[in-house]
Amino acid sequence: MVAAISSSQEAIELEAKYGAHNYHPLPVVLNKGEGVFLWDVEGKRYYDFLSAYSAVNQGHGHPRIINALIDQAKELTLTSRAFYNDKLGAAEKYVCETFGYEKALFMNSGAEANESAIKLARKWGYLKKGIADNEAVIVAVMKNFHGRTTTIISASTDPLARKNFGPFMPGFEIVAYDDVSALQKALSNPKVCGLWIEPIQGEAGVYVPQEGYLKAAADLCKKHNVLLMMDEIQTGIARTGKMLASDHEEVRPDLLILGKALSGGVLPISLVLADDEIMLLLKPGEHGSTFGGNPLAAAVVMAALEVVKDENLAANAERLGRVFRDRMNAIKAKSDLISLVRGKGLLNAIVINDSPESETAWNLCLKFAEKGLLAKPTHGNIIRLAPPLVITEEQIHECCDIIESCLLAFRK
Ligand code: IF1
Repeated sequence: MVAAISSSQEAIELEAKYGAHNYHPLPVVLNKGEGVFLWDVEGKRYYDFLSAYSAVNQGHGHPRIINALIDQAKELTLTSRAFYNDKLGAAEKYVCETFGYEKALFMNSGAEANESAIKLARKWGYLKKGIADNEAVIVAVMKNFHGRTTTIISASTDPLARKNFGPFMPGFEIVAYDDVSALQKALSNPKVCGLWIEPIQGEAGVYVPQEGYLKAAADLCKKHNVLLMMDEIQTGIARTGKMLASDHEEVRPDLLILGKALSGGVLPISLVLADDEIMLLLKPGEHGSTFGGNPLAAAVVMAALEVVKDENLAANAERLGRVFRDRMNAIKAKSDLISLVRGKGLLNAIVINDSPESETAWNLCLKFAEKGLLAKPTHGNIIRLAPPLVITEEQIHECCDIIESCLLAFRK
């Protein structure tokens, strides 16, 4: 048995010595989670205001999800898709009925689901739209985030995601986000098979597009016979106050891409949903993955989504998101540190009134941590604030008090 970690410092040193340095974590070492709370090695309790980037919408260690995990793990965890198992079909039916599609494709990471959607859109473009072979184009948008694979970063506009990782995959055209005229122009290209967007750009700093943008994008896709590929990996599963962020504008994507909270954070599960015309284009041997659709994930995803429905997490996110933004705007009125508050449901962010290169947002997050609230900046001066959706109104106010006290006491 490996010796237990005796201190946070020891854990940090082990990772520095033996792990890739592809993250710069806040100096907090966690060893327990329950609901909206996390504890560090020294026993200090924190409110989790990141929710593992919206993977833990149901709260840490939700008993119904953990029990589904344990019960299934005792029976069967993996068969590969070389054989059938008794859970995948039930899970496919469950998610098709939950989201209103004819077919489901289970993968593991969000990046894999996006890669699957790219393959589906391209194959549809060739066989259904008649695009010349290997000439299909997918339109993506500035400041997108869809994952870290070399094909996905081929569509990225973030130098940090791309530098030194070329050469890149052709077949992507990038247009401005939240710009309908840019879409009108780009989608009129007959070689375009898909429009690939997030309904709210999470990583870009919780950028909420203008009301009507999603509907306009969907209408233009229909007009130009282009598939709407909606990446709801971060915005889906009740995070923005509806089951899907697309639901706010009653938009039904042609390819719905999900991940993260599909499992409530207990294991990687991702999913592409589409109707038969698209999904049945995939033939045996053309796509797959070792763990995709494993019985453990199948059991967990049904429990995790059942929790979202039974506990009305979307309604809670809608209601408490408004409470939260009202509190943040009240703080903004008293502090020159906040230049903007934005978000939907419980996916929110405050933009700090300092340059992205400054340490202000980082130092504020260190202060939050001292007071028992964990959050982390994105793009330097934006602090994403996204607790598990099981949070109560009383807890929201306690967390706003922490944020307020830190902001009002902060000196650059
Ligand atoms: C990291 C970001 C958030 C995503 C959307 C696909 C994926 C993600 C909208 C890929 C993943 C994670 C990845 C993680 C940090 C986090 C993140 F900062 F990277 F961009 F949330 F904003 N589409 N986002 O948000 O899913 O392959 O990771 O399962 O890579 O640092 P994945």
